Amino acid sequence: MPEPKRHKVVLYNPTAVFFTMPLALVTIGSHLDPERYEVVIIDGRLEKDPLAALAPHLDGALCFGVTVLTGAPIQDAVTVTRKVAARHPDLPVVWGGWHPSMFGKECLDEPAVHITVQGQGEVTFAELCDHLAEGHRVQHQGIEGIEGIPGLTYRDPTGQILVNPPRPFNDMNDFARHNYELIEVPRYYGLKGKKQLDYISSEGCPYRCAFCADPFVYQRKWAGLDPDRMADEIEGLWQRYRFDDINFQDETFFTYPKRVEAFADQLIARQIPTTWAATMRADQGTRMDDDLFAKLKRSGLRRVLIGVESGSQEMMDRIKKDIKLEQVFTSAERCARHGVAVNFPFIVGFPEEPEESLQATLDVVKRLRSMSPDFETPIFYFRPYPGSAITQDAVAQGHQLPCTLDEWSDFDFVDSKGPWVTPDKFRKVERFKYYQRIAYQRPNGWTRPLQKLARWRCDRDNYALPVEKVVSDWLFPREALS
Ligand code: B12
Ligand code: SF4
Repeated sequence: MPEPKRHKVVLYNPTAVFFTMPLALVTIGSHLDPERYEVVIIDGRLEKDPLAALAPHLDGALCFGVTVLTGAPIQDAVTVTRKVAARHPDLPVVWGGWHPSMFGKECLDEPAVHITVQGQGEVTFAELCDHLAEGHRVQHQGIEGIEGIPGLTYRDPTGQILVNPPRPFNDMNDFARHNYELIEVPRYYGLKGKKQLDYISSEGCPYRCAFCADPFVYQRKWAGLDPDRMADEIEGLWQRYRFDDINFQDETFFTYPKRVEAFADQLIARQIPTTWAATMRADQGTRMDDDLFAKLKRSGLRRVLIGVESGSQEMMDRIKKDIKLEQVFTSAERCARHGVAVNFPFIVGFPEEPEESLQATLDVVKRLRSMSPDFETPIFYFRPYPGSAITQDAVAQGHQLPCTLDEWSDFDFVDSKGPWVTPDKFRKVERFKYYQRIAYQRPNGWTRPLQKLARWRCDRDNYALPVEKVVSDWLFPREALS
């Protein structure tokens, strides 16, 4: 008996500046029944000519799905989608991911997009593919008959835009295993310059930070994979792909210390020779004692990312971080003691941020940097990413967000310091970023005199006449931009 023909589902990851594996497409692709569907993932970041790479797969495909983040990736998503839709006018086009989760209706202002998916995509997309497999194609830039599928917004053939009810949050353990064969893992190693696997072990986040879109998109729900399943999957992946490091892309990996400990026990017992890195909140770090930190280190933990955001407790409370500064220092001490590197990102320039708050942030940065040369403290300027409570307040007070997809695709570049940072503040922060980077780095022969000078400046908060910075910006212009 000839095998029944499988429906081809073509998924696209737009171009971006980093080479994290396209986990969203891997998860939704893995959840489709492989007996019925053939999934093709094309990553615009890997292809010289993404359209040429897509072309052989689109004739007769069941649908074309694109994952879309707010900002620069929208530009490529729009360009590629328009060209695909122009060549294949009856091919259903589905957008999912963070931007369509927040702007499901607005994305449909683009006639080349027919359906948008909000929130978790695994089950919604599988149900949608089952519906399309019954033979539904695009008619008059719309799709019919999908009113019964929760979690999506669509245009029907009369041109009406319809919003289906939201899909209840699903436990990730009910989803199919991640099938990394859908992507060419070694090509990502090449582009990253290291054998590092990206992996997602949880979806959503239970916290409520007012600058973040997660509480809006996931409604403070969280689900994490069972540690046995994670270990099984990771062991299988290690046997196949021989990575040296795993980069967990979870929003908050350390939500439950027991889950993390069970996972570390498994890594140790199975002797999987890999290091790993993940995101931790400072309060979570304080709930994990020294024995657990020691075990995590033994299992390969090399680095955590702990968002501090502000050195001012008042500001932290305003942004609903639900973290005390003491918790930041307690977690930092534990990491330093156990040789775990930390990236502590900060944000300055929140709307109406008081002057003292900036100085408090610089003081906390200095204190953290002096605790370990393995601590990094990048400082970002607040950008009103949509979906967050602060952005909603700013809009209520007259701040204008972009309206069209084309405007959203420029969002990252427009006045990158934001309207809430005065030129004086910007100058101070930029100079501070330069000097703190040098002042606290691991001592290094020929830069020692410069380091001493930078430390002297940081100790006194004296960044006037930054001759060293001007010279090095001139000598190393790329570094100056980073
Ligand atoms: C990896 C990553 C990146 C990678 C993107 C890799 C890629 N695919 O190209 C890079 C480094 C490029 C990146 C960049 C940025 N990122 Co980023 N990133 C992430 C991170 C850590 C993981 C994404 C991921 O793989 N998740 C795992 C998958 C399974 O979940 P998911 O993406 O949500 O996908 C699910 C659904 O959304 C849906 N879905 C997604 N795509 C599709 C497509 C279809 C067709 C369907 C049906 C469904 C669907 O189904 C999936 C399964 O449920 C997330 C945080 C997180 N944990 O999600 C932040 C996150 C997405 N990034 C964020 C931000 C702010 C940024 C940056 C501004 C930089 C920054 N400050 O981090 C830039 C913005 C983009 C730009 N201008 O370049 C925000 C949200 C941004 C937004 N509004 O779009 C997040 C949520 C972090 C946060 N809490 O603030 N990022
Ligand atoms: S910033 Fe992190 S902890 Fe806070 S809501 Fe967003 S994902 Fe959760």
